[in-house]
Amino acid sequence: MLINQTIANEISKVSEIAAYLWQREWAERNAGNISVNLTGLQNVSSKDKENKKYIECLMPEEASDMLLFITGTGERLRELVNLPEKVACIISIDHQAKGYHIVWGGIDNPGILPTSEFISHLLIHLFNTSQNNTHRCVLHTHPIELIALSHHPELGHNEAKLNKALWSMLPEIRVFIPKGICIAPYELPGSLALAKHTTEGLNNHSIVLWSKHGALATGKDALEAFDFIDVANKAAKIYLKCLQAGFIPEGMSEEQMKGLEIFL
Ligand code: 2HA
Ligand code: ZN
Repeated sequence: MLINQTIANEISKVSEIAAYLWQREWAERNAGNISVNLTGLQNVSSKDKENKKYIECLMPEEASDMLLFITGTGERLRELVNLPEKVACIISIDHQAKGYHIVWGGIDNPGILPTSEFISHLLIHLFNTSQNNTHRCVLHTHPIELIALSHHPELGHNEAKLNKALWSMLPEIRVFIPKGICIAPYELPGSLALAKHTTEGLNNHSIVLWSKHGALATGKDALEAFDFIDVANKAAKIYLKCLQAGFIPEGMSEEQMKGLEIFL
């Protein structure tokens, strides 16, 4: 399928943030995955599906006719910078939601299949569509300091304490992560259980921290989804720097935090 300019622009934003993920050491080997809901941005004809790989896969019926850009399982996210058409694909889900055609991507990579976290991505896109929100991108990555904090014997298990600690590291964290972080308990990567915790968490949080694994956020595009995790990880980094320097950070006071509410 020949993609239109709107879709090409979304993919180029994915390539841009893939470079940042690699620079930050959040995307080792095959770590992380990204998808963008392209439904409604381009029509897919039956000719576009001709001779294209078809994968049987039973999905919720609301997934009917969805069009998704999605990174490939086992692929290196760092290759999205220069070769998105090799390590990612666009899937066109059929009308019965019983399978999908791979209509774009996987160039020189005929074994390509969507990420192992496909079920989380799909359920999140369905949730966003049902809420009529504008978030088209889902980003999962392995941000070092957030993962480290998920191993913290206290903060790793106490969402209220974790959010209070991170929000109070600097004013922008409170403002740009307004709904805070949800801690999803450890579950097997790629599992339905992890997908369910994630969609529940995104109901009322800006980010879901997959305990001892990584983080996931959504945004109107790849840049916005990245910003959420970037800002939250900055707070985690400052918190850990203070611990490394031998003191527990004081954090901004209750009064200082209250003063920020005018920005919320
Ligand atoms: O795609 O990060 O969670 C590899 C992963 C799975
Ligand atoms: Zn992961």
